[in-house]
Amino acid sequence: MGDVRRKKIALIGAGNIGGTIAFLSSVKEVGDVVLFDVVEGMPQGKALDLSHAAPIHGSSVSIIGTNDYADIADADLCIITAGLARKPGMSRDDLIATNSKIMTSVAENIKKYAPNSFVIVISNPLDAMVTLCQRVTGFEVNRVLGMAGVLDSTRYRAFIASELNVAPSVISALVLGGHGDTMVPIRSHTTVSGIPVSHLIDSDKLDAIEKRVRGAGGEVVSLLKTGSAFYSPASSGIEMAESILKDQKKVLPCAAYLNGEYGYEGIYMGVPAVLGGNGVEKVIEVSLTEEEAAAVKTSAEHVKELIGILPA
Ligand code: TXD
Repeated sequence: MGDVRRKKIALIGAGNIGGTIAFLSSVKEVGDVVLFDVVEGMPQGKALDLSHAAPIHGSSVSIIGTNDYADIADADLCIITAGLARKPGMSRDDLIATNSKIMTSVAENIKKYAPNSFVIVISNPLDAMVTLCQRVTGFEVNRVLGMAGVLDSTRYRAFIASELNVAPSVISALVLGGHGDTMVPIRSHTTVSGIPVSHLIDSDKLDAIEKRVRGAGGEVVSLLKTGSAFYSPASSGIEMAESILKDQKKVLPCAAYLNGEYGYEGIYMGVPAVLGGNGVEKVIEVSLTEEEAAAVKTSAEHVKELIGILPA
């Protein structure tokens, strides 16, 4: 008898992003959801609220909230948003000490209760947190990946669409490298229905757009005052989750483990990857201009520095 049960998604962290991913998982029927958090009652309250919305959305997935890791048992996919979010004036790197402690405990519990799961890490500083998660779980590197490039690329796409007054969905964009100020929008592979973006927007304007992409997270943080962006990060996470759980084989920029690709070995960094039923199925090496390659190198060096300060 074939396995026809719904996939099980464990959301470790039921805060702004975790709760929004749970909502998207329900509306899009990506899979059953277990919302886990350390705050007593909060995941249970969000799960109950989400279940009240299900009849309207015609969703049949089950959503439970819990403070007990045992409830994530045998999840097919774990999505980690556990950790502190930035406050105005904070860099993503400022979160490394606190979030490393949290990530270690989360990864140990995933290893114990969901040893065969795929893991998408969202917590910041992303490149360090996904590295730590893979180290602590010891999972094969194709099963552990980070969400950043999809978010940074969708921001790039949104700004280009707004500038050209075209449908955001016709923009295809790549942002590679680390998830921080050194991220690299890849102009040479960004198109509007296949038309190179540099044929439609002048270089100065594209420079300004790309600068805004690098600062987009901070722009939202400074407006929100408490907390950081969550609708677009959650949407980015669910696109990656769907590509894995439905074996869609989308090519998405994500923090993947490099085994020599782009000249790097043994680090996680944002690169185009095929996401399918076996997780990161292939890292795709794209040609880069000299300027882009230099910027990716700078970004990789920053990622290495960040990984270097992780607890041993
Ligand atoms: O592109 C990206 N990767 C980034 C990631 C985009 C935006 C936000 N980025 C980071 O995601 C952000 O800097 C944070 O590190 C995470 C989660 O952001 P979110 O906005 O969801 O933060 P919240 O609302 O504070 O939720 C975090 C939850 C909160 O409910 C805590 O109680 C919980 O994490 N938490 C824990 N859950 C499980 N286990 C432990 N130990 C734990 N500690 C806190």
